[in-house]
Amino acid sequence: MCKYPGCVSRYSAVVFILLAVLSTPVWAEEMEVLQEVTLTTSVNSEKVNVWLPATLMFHKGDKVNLTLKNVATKDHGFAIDALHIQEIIPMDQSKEIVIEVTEVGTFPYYCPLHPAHVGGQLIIQ
Ligand SMILES: [Cu+2]
Repeated sequence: MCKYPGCVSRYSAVVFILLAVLSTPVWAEEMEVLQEVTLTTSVNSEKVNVWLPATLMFHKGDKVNLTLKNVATKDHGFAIDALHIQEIIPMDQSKEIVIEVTEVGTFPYYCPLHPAHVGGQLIIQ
C-alpha cells in the first residue's frame, strides 16, 4: 500500500496532527462565553439604594465575572438565593464574584442587609 520510503511516517504525522487538533482542550474552553459585568450601588429618585443595572441577561452556559462596586456611604450586600450567592461589600469597596449559569430562569437579587431596597433580577435564557 505504501510505495514510497517514509510513507508510513508521513501518514503517522498526519494522524498525530489530527489527533492533536481534535483533542485540544482549547476547543472546549471556546464554547464557554465569559462575560464581564459591573454592578454599582446607586440611589434612585425615591432616595432608595439600588444596584444598577437592575436587570442582567445571560445565556445558559455563560460564565459571568461580576464586579460588585459599592460606592455608597455604608455597607451593602448582594444575594441571589437560588444560586447560593450572598456577599457583603463594605462601603467604598468592590468585590468580584464568578457566576456559572447552568439553568434557565429568573433569579431575583437583593441586599441582605437592607431587604427593603429595590432589588434586581438576573434573567437566564
Ligand atoms: Cu443595602
